Amino acid sequence: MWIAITREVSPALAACQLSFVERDAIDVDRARAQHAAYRAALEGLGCRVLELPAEAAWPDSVFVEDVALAFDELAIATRPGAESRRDEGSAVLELLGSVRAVSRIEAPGTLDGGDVLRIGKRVFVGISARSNAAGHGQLRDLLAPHGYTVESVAMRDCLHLKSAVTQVGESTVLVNPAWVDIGPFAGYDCIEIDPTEPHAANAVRVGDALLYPDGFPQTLARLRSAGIDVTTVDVSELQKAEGAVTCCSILLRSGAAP
Ligand code: CIR
Repeated sequence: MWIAITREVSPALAACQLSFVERDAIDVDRARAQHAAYRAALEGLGCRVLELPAEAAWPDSVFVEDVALAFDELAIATRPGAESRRDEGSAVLELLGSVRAVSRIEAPGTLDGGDVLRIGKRVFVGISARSNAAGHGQLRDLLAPHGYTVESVAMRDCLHLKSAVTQVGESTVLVNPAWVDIGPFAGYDCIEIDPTEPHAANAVRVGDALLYPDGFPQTLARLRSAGIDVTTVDVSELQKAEGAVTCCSILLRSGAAP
């Protein structure tokens, strides 16, 4: 059984951070409706969805993935790279702290959860504007005792590692090779996004199923023809805030050892 921690869309979403996309008017009510459909889709895939209340003070707080990491053995408070996002984590960590021991990335380390891709016991971390070398090193030290290896991955032209690569099957990744060095993923089957759909590499894997954004029909066809069970959701308003589907939840296995 999977638990998904989510947080309602902030009424201030339009004041979000943006790095690689142009600012466009965001319809917050529509974003809220899309987020509700996203939560329902996670429930449809068997998740127990927990929903924290919206935070008016933090425009980007719907993107809970960035503030904390959940492993079977521990949770980690991340210290996000954008200063405006540093204080978003407390309610998320309070929830996580009830089921996992919590460790912390400390200054001068920075780390965004969107840069952290776990595949089994391998953890890939993007070298991004949000996640610095100290953050990578601290993550490595926190995870090593639990048998995880942490590999730093070069990337470019996008916000987070998981904008460029996500896991879509037991040993399959979905990748935009224009945005990430695929060398570290040589041991996996790679499905490349359609080059006309650069934002198409972000997917959430729940068990063997995939939650995937609307709007990338060519890449969707590639996923389906690989035999992957895909459910789609419309997250267009959240995409205007440079979010996608991984960023709106923290998935953790219930019953895993704290
Ligand atoms: C930010 O720039 O931090 C937000 N506007 C978007 C964060 C999206 N997070 C993610 O994909 N993990």
